Amino acid sequence: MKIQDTNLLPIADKVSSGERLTYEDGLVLARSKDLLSVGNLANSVRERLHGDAAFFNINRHLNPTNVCIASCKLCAFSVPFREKENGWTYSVDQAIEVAGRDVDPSVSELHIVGGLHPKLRIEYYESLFQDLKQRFPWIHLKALTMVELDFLASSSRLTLKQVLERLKAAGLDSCPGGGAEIFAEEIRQQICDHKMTGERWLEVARSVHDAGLRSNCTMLYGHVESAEHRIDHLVKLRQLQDDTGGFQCFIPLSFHPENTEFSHLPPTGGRLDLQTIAVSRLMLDNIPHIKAYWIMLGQKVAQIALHFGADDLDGTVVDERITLAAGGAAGNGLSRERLEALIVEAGRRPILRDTLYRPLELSSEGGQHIEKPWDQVGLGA
Ligand code: V47
Repeated sequence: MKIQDTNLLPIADKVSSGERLTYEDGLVLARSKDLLSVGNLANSVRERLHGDAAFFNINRHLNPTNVCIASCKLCAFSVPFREKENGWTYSVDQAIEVAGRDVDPSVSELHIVGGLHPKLRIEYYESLFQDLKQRFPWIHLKALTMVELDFLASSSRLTLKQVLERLKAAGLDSCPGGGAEIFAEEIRQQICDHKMTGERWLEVARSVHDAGLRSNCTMLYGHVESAEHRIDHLVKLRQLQDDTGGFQCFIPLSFHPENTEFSHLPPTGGRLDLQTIAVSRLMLDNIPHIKAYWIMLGQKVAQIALHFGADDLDGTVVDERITLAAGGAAGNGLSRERLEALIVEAGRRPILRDTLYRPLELSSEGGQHIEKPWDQVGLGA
């Protein structure tokens, strides 16, 4: 395919020789009007890493509370501590009951996040994880963002290291990538001024990796940020990954404005969505996976993103509430068959995975076992 935007030519040379792209290259890619060439470059990297494989898992979300002291302007999910209506905080038993509604042996992951509740201390999360593991011993617990971990350390008067050791002992297996938003302070001041700084988010992620846990990372785009802020964010994640190697997957999150203080903004367009996926794949040369999160992108854009750099669709995503609260209309929960059909229709090869990207096969009883080590399907560690 002929590259129309000649500014992309030196970048294309770097991509084909595997040379690292600079911040300036990132800006050229993000600003280019030649979407198809940017996408094609990202697709070449994606196919070099993963061939035609497209990953997905069978998972369920669990939000133990939506009560939050942070009141971020970007968020439609949280409810202030003192507000009497619309808030929920599950007891451990209630949380187990909610999780159990949709869990069967095919479900391999619980994605557990919630608000910053001033009264939920570490003991609550220890009991929750222990009880979940007792009830559903095969399930991977991907729980608590960097923001929640940092808050838990200060509200429980513990060091981050102590929090991580205790939660790991209770059953924490890895951490999701939320709460990163955009690292630039001038943007955080506008969208989430009560949240930890970007620098602190990165420090906590480093501690999580030092504690031997894998995590994911995200970027919230399509609000008041610019291309400069997005590329700066990606470069910072790449720097940390050079040091720790602990990120498994990057997820660009498209901003949903409904019911937030930015409800006057339009939702993101397909062009920004696809270009952001592609630029992320090209800039994050040391993060193995790029996720097209269908809940936020919509099923159709997520499918096409599998040709713009993404190699993963996330999962069946039962009971997702954060995007739904902000006007998400992609649906809540897809069957395994529907996800596979989306991938096949996109011309890719579906691979059911666990949270650590090891391929799974469902047994005749519906349970899962690891079919083969991931390096046999052409993936690096
Ligand atoms: O932390 C909040 C963002 C995140 C809005 O790690 C919003 O595998 C869009 O992090 N519009 C939660 N986004 C989602 C998330 C995630 C999802 C799927 C997989 C993984 C993973 C992580 O969503 C929040 C925040 O950054 N968010 N409000 C909104 N109005």
